[in-house]
Amino acid sequence: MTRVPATKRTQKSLENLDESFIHHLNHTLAEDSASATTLAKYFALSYAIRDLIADRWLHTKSIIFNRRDLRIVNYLSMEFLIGRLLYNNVLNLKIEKHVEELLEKYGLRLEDLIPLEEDAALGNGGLGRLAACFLDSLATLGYLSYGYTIRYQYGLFKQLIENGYQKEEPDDWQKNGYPWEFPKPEEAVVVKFFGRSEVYTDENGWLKFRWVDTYNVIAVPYDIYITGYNSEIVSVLRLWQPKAISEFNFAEFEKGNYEKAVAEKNFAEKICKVLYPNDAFYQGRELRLMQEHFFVSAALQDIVRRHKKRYGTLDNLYEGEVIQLNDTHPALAIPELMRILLDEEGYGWEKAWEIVSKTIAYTNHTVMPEALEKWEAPLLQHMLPRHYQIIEEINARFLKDVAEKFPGNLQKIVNMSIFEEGHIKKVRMANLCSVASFSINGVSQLHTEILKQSVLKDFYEMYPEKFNNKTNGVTQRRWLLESNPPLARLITEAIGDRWITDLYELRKLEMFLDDTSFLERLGAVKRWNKERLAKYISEKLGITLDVDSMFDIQVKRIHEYKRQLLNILHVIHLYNEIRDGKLPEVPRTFIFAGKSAPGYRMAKLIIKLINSVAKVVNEDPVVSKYIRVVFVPNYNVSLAQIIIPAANVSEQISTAGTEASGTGNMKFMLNGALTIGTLDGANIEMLEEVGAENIFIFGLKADEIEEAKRKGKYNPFGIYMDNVKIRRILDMIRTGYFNPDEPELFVDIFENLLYGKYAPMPDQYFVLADFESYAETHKKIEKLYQNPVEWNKKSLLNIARSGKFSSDRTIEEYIADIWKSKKVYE
Ligand code: HBZ
Repeated sequence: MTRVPATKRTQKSLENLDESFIHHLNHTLAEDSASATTLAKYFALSYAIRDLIADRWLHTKSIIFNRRDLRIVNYLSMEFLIGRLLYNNVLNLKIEKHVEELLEKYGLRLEDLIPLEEDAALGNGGLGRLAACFLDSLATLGYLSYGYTIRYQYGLFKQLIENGYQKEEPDDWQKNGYPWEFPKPEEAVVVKFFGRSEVYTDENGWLKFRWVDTYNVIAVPYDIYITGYNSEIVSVLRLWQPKAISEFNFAEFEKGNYEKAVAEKNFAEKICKVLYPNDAFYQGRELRLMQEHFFVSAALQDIVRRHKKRYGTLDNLYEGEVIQLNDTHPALAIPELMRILLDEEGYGWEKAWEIVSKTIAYTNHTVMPEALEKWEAPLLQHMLPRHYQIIEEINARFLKDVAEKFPGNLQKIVNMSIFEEGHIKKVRMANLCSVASFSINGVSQLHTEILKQSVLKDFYEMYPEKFNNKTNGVTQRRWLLESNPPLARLITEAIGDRWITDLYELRKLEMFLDDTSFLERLGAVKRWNKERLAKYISEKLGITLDVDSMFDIQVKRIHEYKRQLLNILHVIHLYNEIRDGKLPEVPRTFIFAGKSAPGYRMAKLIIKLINSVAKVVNEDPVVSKYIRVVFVPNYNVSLAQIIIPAANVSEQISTAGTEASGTGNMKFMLNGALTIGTLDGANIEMLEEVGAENIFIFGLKADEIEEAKRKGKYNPFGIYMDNVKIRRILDMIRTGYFNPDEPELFVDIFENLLYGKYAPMPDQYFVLADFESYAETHKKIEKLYQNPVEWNKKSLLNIARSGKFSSDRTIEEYIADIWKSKKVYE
C-alpha cells in the first residue's frame, strides 16, 4: 500500500486549524472569543485537534475493512491509565508550532490550557499505564489495534493528605465534559446476566444448550482514538458504558413503585460507577465480577461482529484477530467466546475450542498470592450459569489430558484443576487462562522464570511451548518528549530526533560521555526540572526545597512489598546521625508520592509515618539543613510527568522476587536518574544494560529470600537485638517519637516487623534484612554526588542505555512471538 505521508494529511487540515478553533468556540460551544473562559478555549482547541484525529480514524477504519491480511490486536484490560491527551496529541501530530501561533492570537499559551484537562485515571498503576503505553506504541508502529475497557464514571480516587492521613475523594473526570471521545450508540450490544442454562434439541436432533431468562443490559461504546507519533494509524480505545434497556418503567411508576420504576437504570449505572482501587490485591466482590463480564462480553461481541464483516465466517477468527488478556481480569473472555461459538454460531466443541485457544493469549503481572483471582463457584454459577457450565466442561476435558500426561499423579490434578475444592469451591482464573491460552507471558526475565519455576510450574511442565517473556517498556513520547522538553531538545540537538521512534538511537549519546560541556548542559537540564518540581511543591504545599540538594524519589503505589518503609527507616537513620553530629556530606530531599488502596490499613499507616517523620525532620532547624522529606499528594500520570524528570536518584527497592517488572524504574532511567534498587523485576535487565558501575544494587536476591522463607530461618528479632541502629529507629517508632500526641500510633508497624502481627511471618518483606546493605549503598551514592562530572556521566550513560525499555521494543516482541501481525505500511 502506498503511503500518504502523515504530515501531508495533517498539513492539509492544518491550514484550517484557526478557522476550526473559532468554529468550535462559536458553534460547538456557543461562545465568543472575547468572553469565552480559558476552559472553553481548551475545549475549542481540543475539538479542532480532534477533527484531525477523526480523519486518521476514517483512514484507519478503511484499512481495517479492506486489508484482510492484517491481524487486529485486541488488548482486553480492566484499566487504561491514559492521563491527559491534549499535549500528547499535539506532539504526536507534530503541530506544536502551529498551535502555539494560533493561541498567541488570543493571548494564550499551550501550557495554560494543558492543566485544564482532567487526567483520565481509568487505572490503578503499572498494569493500567502499561496498557496505555502499548496503544501509543501500536499506533506509532502502524499496527491495527483496539483496547477494550469500561467507561468508569469515577476513575481512581483523588488523594488528599489531611493531618498526615490519606483521604479519598471521588474522581469525577467527566464533570466538565470530555472532548476526546466519540459515542457510537449504533454499535451498542446486549450483555446478559443471571438466568439459567437450558437444554434443547435443535433442528438436526443435536442436544444443545442455550442461556435463557437472562437480565439484559445494553453496552454502548465510546471511542477514544489514540494517536501515534507521526503516524496515519490510530489505536481505538473502546470504553463500554452500560445502559438500561428500559430506563423508566411507567407501569411500576403508576403503581407507586418508584424504586422499581428506575431499578433497571440503577442496575446499569452501578456496573460502571467506579474503578476498583486495589492494586495487587484481590477482593471477590460481586460487582467486580459483573464489571469483568460486562466489558468482556461487549468486547467479544464486537470482535466477532467485526470478523464476520471482514471474512464472512468465524472459522478463521484467529487469522483476523488476536486477543491479549491483561492479567486474569478479562479471563471470562474464554467461556464467553466458547458460548458465542457453541450456542449462537452452532459450532461443535472441538472446533470452538480450537478457535478459542488459537485466539486468546494471557499476560501475568504478579506472583503475589493475595492478588490472584479466585471466584467463589456459587457466585459465578449464579451470575453466569452457562459460562460456569462451559468452565466445568473445559476443566473435565483438561484434567483428562493431565491424567494422560502424568498417569497416577493425583497431586497434578489437584494443583492444575481450574477448580479449587474446599469449604467454598473456587474458580482459579490463572489456571483457566493457562489452560485456554496459546501464549502465557511474564513481564520481565526474572518474573517469567518465577512463573515457570513456582506459580505456574505445573502448567510449564505440561505446556512449555506456551511460555515466553515480554519485558515491559514505556513510551518515550510521553515519558521523555512530553514530560521533559529540555532533555528532549538537548538530545535532539546532539543526535537528531530519530530516538522518538527508535529509542536505541540514544546509544549515540555515548559519544558525549567525556564531553564536559555536554555533561554540564545535562546537569543544567536536570536543574531546570528540579526547579519546576520545587515550584509545584512550593505552590501546592508551601514547602521550600533546596534545588542543590540531591532529589531522591520514590513514587508508586504504596504497598508493603514495594518497601516505602525501608526508605523512611533509612531517613530516620540519617536524622539520628545528624542529631548525633555526624553530618552528611550532601544535602538531600526525599520525595514520596503514591496512593494506598482505601482499605489497606498498613499502607495507610506507612503514609502517616512518612508524613510524621517529614514534620519532625523539616521542623528541626539543624536537621532540615541537611535533609527534607516531602510527601506529594495525589500521585497520577500528570504529576509523574513533573516528578520523574526531577529525580537524581530513583528508588526501586521492592523485596527481590515481588515486583513483576516495574515500569517507573524505566521512566526514571530514561530521564537520567541513577537507580538504587534490588535485583528484582526489570531492575536486573537495567543492570545488564548499564553495567554494575552505573546502578546501585543492594540487598538479598530472590533465591536467597525464597530459601530463607522455605527454611523458616529469617529472624528479624535477632537483627533488632544485635543492630543498635535498627533498634534505635524501631524504638522511636514504637514509643511515639514522631507522633507524641498519639504515641501508640505506629506500634503495629513495629509489631508487624518483629512479630508478624498482621502477616504470615515477622517482617515478611525482609526490610530489616536489607537495611544495612541499603544504608551502605546510600553512602556510596552520597559520595558520587559530590563529583558532578562523574555523576552526570553515569546519568548520561543511563539515558544512552535505556533503548531497550521502550514499549516499541516490547510491542515488536509481542508482534513477532505472539500476535504475528503486520504493519499497515511495510
Ligand atoms: O504491573 C503491575 C506490577 O506490579 C508491576 O511490577 C508491573 O510492572 C506492571 C506492568 O506489568 N501490576 C499491577 O499494576 N497490578 C494492578 O494494578 C492490579 C489491579 C487490579 C487487581 C490486581 C492487580 O485486581
